[in-house]
Amino acid sequence: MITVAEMKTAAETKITAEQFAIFGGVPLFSEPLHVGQPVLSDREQLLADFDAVMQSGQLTNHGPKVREFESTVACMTSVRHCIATCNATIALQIAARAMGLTGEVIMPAFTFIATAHAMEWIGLTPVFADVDPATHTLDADSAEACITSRTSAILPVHLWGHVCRPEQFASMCKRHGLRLLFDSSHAFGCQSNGVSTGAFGDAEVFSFHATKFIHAFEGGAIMTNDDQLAERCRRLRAFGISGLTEVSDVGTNGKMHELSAAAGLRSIKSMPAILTANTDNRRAYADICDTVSGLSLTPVPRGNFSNNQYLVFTLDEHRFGLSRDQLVSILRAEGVFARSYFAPGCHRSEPYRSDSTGRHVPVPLPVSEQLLNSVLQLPTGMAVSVGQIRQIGRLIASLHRTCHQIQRLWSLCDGRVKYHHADAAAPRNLTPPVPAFREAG
Ligand code: T4K
Repeated sequence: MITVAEMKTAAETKITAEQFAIFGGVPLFSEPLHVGQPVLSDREQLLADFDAVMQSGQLTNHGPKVREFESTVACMTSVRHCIATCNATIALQIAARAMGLTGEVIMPAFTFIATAHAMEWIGLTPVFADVDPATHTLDADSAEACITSRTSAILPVHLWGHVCRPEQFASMCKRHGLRLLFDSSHAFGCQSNGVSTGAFGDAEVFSFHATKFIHAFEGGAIMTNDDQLAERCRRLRAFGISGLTEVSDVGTNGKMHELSAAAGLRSIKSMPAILTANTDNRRAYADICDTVSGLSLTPVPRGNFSNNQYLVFTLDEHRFGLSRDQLVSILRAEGVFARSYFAPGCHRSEPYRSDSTGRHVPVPLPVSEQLLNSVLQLPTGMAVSVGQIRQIGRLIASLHRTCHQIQRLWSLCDGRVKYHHADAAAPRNLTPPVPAFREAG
């Protein structure tokens, strides 16, 4: 009978293709490692905070915890107004409505689907422009080429916490008489040339979802220095009610509740520790990329300070020897739950894909297409240790070394491994996706 120690050694040292879990070998990790595992440090204190909220009897409707959360975030970012919401998707909609947007809104094709759907849901038309190959954020020339008489705003995304060039978009919007709203879902705690995110454009929107740098389980916030816009956002967040009995707008219910705010405040207290872990992880992955041909870690843009919450890699299939989707599938079988955000891209998702008018995709998107096929994210956060990252590095190096054998086995598997799609649900039990496979003869 094989011992636990022997199994561990077999999992650690993979020399031949058959030893990889996707072909029936022992997975490297028995518990999957994730990209966005939420940090819940100081659990005792968090439970005490929850208890205090419940004791107070004020569970929602702009209670003291939400007010404290808003003033803390406003103070940290040096922005006049923080309007806390139940999530970033609703925050984007409230901000767009409060700005009076109409017609078309220009945004990158390479973003999470929420950026586009948030606008479509309120009757606006998302128009997809291309991104910059170095920063993965909205390309200003491509965005400008999309402007028509129907455009009312530009919605750049600080993807991966990479801050878009705010001055460039501000001057473009001024020239064309457009509003500027940033989707800063990934960028809480980031800076561009010493200025914190939250302060750019007419408004910015943060996400405090469980997978984000700072989280409130679910949550979001609209940030603005515009007093009137802030007032309108506050009203729209709470049904459009402007007094005890007065209703002055069609509003929604976008409020953050007290338990979320309490979790958000606790998460903010852990920020230095999370940042240190994220930065250490970046360094450990950078060392791996130095030694593995074809795998590169996307750098933080010049002048940016990053929360390093997303560690984003590009894979050169020809130099590495395996495609991005093959690598993601193989890693997942090993318990390394890599992601291929944001394939297939907004423009290739419904309803935009099936729209025959061409209004969603007026310009070519060569950089987005290329990134959508080559980008992957590897596990990080406080739940992943530098030691585990080094193990992942050794695994990736072995995959590169044995890529020819892997390709041969892969083709003999006749597509059976391919069902294990790059972004299928997390395999909690790590049964290999194909039965142990041996080359015939
Ligand atoms: N704009 C942009 C650019 C965004 O990226 C997002 C959201 C938004 C707008 C909208 O923000 P919100 O309305 O959500 O505030 C996740 C998140 O659900 C989503 O918030 C986020 N972006 C997006 C990038 O990622 P999934 O479908 O990838 O989540 P999921 O459940 O697969 O989780 C990712 C990994 O984290 C998994 O490998 C498992 C792990 N995980 C996740 C959760 C939720 C945990 O370990 N524990 C957990 O509780 O969308």
